[in-house]
Amino acid sequence: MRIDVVTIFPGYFDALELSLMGKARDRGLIDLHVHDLRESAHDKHRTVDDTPTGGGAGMVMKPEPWGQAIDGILADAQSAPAAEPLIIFPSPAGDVFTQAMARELATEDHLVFGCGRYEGIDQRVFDEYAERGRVRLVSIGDYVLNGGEVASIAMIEAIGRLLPGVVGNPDSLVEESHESGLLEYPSYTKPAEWRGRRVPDVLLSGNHAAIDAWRHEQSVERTRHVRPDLLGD
Ligand code: JDK
Repeated sequence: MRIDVVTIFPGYFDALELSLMGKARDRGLIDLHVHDLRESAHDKHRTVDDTPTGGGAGMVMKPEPWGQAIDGILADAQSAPAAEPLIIFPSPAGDVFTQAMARELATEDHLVFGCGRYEGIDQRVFDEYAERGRVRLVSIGDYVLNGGEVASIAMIEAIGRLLPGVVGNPDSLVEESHESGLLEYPSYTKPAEWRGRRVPDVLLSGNHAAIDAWRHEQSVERTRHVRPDLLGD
């Protein structure tokens, strides 16, 4: 999968070089290209923002640098034999990102993440690329971040670990695919007793049917307590 990111803070994406994502990139599963939006701003101060038309607080990102940056990425993509890119703009006003959406997005050939800052991006940028191709506004949850970078990193990490061969132990993903919208059960490792706290006996029993039943019951119990909305009652 090719991923392009447009941002005024390319340094945020250094985090994706670490561990899991570093491995995905080394194996050629993710081809990540981070673009500094300011390189598409040509005045002396490389201005990317301006005052909101109609008035209001803060600043809005100007459309011209976005147009140049995204046109460049799309032109590059057209010279390669890949499917049409999907452009994702993180936004508090977007569809909520879920594991189901991560699975959908993991089937794409080419994702482009447009990371806004300030109070967001001039609406005409979304309208332009929605008319020319596929655009999604996506929220990672009901809270307001300072920009789209952290939201993009969360989405890229969630999508990246679903690409075949990214996770070290494929069993961990097989198990997730069986998981039926419940919260995960508690996990334990050695030693069997730590500071007087015992690992539940059933997990040491070697009885795998009993272990599966206990884990399922723990998942249901935990979901009922913390996220009853997931049980649909
Ligand atoms: C992208 C900028 C900051 C956005 C409110 C401003 C007039 C009110 C600040 N899930 C999630 N949370 N936050 C984001 C996200 C925030 C972003 C950007 C994503 C780009 N910001 C921001 C909106 C407001 N809004 C315009 C109405 C304030 C994604």
